Amino acid sequence: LFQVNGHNPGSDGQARESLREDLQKFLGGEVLLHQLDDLTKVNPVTLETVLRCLQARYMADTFYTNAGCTLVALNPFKPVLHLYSPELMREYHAAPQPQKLKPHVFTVGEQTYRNVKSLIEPVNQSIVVSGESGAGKTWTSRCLMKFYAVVATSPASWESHKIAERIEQRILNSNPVMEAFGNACTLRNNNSSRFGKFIQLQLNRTQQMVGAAVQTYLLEKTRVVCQAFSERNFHIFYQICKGASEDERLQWHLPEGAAFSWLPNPEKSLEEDCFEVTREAMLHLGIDTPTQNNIFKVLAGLLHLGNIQFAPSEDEAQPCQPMDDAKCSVRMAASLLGLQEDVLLKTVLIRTIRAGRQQQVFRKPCPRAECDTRRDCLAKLIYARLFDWLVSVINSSICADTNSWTAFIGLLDVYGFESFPDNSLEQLCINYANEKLQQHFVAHYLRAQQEEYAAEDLEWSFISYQDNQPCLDLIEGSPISICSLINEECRLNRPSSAAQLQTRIETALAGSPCLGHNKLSREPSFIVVHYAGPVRYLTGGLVEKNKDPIPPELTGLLQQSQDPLLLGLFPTNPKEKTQEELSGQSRAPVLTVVSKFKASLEQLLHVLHSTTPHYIRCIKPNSQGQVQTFVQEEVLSQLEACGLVETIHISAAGFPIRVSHQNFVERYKLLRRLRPHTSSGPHSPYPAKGLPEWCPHAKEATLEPLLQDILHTLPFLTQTKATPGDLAEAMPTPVHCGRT
Ligand code: AD9
Ligand code: MG
Repeated sequence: LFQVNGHNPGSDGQARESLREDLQKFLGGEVLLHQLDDLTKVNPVTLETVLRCLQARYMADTFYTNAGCTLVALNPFKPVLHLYSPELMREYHAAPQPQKLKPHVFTVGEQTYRNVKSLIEPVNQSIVVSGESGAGKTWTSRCLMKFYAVVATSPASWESHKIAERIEQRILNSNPVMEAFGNACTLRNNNSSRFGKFIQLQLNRTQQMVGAAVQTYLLEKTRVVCQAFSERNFHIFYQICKGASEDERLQWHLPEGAAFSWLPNPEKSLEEDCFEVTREAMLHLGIDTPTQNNIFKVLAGLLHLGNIQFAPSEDEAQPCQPMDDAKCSVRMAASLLGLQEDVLLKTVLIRTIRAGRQQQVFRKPCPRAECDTRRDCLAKLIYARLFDWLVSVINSSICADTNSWTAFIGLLDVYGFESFPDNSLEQLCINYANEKLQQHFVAHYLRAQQEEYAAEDLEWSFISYQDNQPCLDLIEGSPISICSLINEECRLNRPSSAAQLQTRIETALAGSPCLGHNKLSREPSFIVVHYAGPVRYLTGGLVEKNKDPIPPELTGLLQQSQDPLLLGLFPTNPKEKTQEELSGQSRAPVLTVVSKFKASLEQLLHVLHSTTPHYIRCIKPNSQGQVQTFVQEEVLSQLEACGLVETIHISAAGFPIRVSHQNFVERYKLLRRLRPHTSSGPHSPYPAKGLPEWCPHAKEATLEPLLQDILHTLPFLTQTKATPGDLAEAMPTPVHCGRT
């Protein structure tokens, strides 16, 4: 407070009175709290003070706050245009010390960008954006991409290319396309990401952004055929229905006001429904208009497919038939998907079984429920392939040659933590991914840092934190976990009821502290106590979803399509069998949804571990998406879940800047000339044997005395009681350092 107001509490009564007033204001909160840019300065650091500070800032329209190593981003739920202007981006980029400017997502962006540069070789960086559904992760990562599109591009490319052709523009264009096909309106967020995304922005030697590569994770494809109450299908379906021209409506059989059972809540009007934006962006990514029309025609075909309802057959030996009013839908779907009407129907209605040594073929009419499942499976299969194909087209449009880039900045934007009244395999995977990321943070920051201090014999009192390892053990641990039990059911392929699966989970994993008790639920289910709160998962349908079986006849059907796009998506002679086909074969190894997801998460974590991570925590001030509304209980639970207070404690007490010994030596070796005493002298701060060698093999433990040495060497720093962090800040480049 003294620092803020410059008061000196001497004998001066007036000053004392003024100080008392300020203190009252401070303790009563609200006036000065909102000026605290860094939560490490809140005193004392408790959940309550942190919460009050964030609330004061939010009400003062200040949405970003530093919390030591992380940036807290509060969702304003309103456009704040001046906060994201290109001028402001350039200001942060040009600032000698961007961390001295107001906290912003651009500070993280700029620091990450500067970190890439190292004297030895460029260092890959990653920015992990986390937070619950609707907290602002996608917004934030889009904002970072725009930032790099402004600051990490060469003016030469501006002159030589038209704006639409520029690589950064193409990279930005990938957002509306992927969001149109992969985002949807849910109960938690009107533009909820239904897939995970890791985008690597590729930088060349001069740190220009020369390309990007996108990796996606587990699209929630069930949404194509099944949407929870009040939720919607993927945006693209609504965009087509609302934005198609008269002509296109005719071609795609989409008369105005047509009702589709897979298109609930069409009356909801969202800003994400803009067809033109998607088309334009696709065009810039190299997807020409005829190809686009082909895509939209296939999607219209899926909508008609969803309108096909079946009437049960009286005779088991006879196949079901489409209801009378669905016959037209069969015709439309078949025509739009380039299939013959009778072949489409037969494939959906009749199962083919191969049995015996000769693999004889038997055909068996399916009961009505199975016909529904096969119809749904066909739609999911087409949509998932289409999405993957789009991602590969985007990648081929934006990815740079391997030789032309030397480092990357990875932006991670996955689906946020979710808890609905009923949760299934999709939420289990989403929440599992969030647990993994939380663990990455815990392992990298909360645990590793403290362990390192202990290993280096630094004075440190251990700060306890919530470790989510027990929850991960419950979900993915070995030998027995929820994943292994669900996978086991798939492998054994035995009829098993939802209640049996619940009992198996409860019995086998009874010892886990993260398995909640589920006495009140009427439906078979189990509860996992996640770091972000307990979630109840229904066991019904879990095994089937995990198997995700694709009858081979369905793939065979699509291979006969006359539609050029579908033919490309389902080639007759694929070089290698796709996973769906493999899982459709009885003798193939069972690669379940969960096991594939687990493998892809491990790969992601491997990449993240190879980078220097930066963290942004998005916080949702209220669940209604309302402006200027800060619901304390809701924010509190998010702060608790992510361990923000522990993070602040460790950041405040720990060493803010961490440099590897080798990089440090390279960066500061010029200072050595200034050292007043020899390292082996009697007053040397180094241990007798562990003299600092200016070589890469010296132990990192020598870093601290080495810094002390430099601090003593440079009087100006000693006078200001500079910390090692200040030292690093004061001398950002070796050249500057040398002059000093
Ligand atoms: V989910 O896990 O994908 O369901 P996100 O990605 O965390 O979720 P998203 O970024 O989509 O949430 O943000 C939700 C909505 O909040 C956006 O559609 C915007 O309307 C709003 N939002 C978020 N951040 C900002 C911001 N900085 N300024 C203005 C914002 N609006
Ligand atoms: Mg999102």
